[in-house]
Amino acid sequence: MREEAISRVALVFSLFDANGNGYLDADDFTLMAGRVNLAARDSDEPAKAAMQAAFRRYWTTLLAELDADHDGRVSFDEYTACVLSPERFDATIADFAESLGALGDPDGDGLIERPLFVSLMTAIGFERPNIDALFDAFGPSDADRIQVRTWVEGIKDYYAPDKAGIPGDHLVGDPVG
Ligand SMILES: [Ca+2]
Ligand SMILES: [Ca+2]
Repeated sequence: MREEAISRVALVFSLFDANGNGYLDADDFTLMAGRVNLAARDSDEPAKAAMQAAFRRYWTTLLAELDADHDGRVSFDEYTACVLSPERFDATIADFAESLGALGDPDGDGLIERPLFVSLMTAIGFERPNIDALFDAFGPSDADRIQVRTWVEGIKDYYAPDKAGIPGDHLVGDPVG
């Protein structure tokens, strides 16, 4: 696994541990889904419900696949296995990415404007300068929009163990060393 992939996974683990107890648990995903839905102020109820369902499925899959010691929560060591065996998580991550992308495109024109992108990514917990760097790396148009499709593919790449130098690396911030 690439060092960049480990850094990316360590970051999402820390953000998804929304209640800060050092483990991923059901409570974290309820908290995170609520935050993200609050940020998606222009989305309709079906889109929000789909996002909540995607968070729930994501958690259910993580628990079923990764909770090696069966304590009902996922430790960081258990979580890194999702990057080591991406084929077990492709469908879940794709589902999550598509649902998040849909929240970013309430009018369905296939584009997402920077302010909504920033709101959603801030709700997940990423840092503002890193969010802007990511948006810029996706190549926004003159109207400061990016393709939702580009973002969805970017989310999938984020979890790829063999990728480095991708837009998603901007979320991790300055590399150490
Ligand atoms: Ca937690
Ligand atoms: Ca566990």
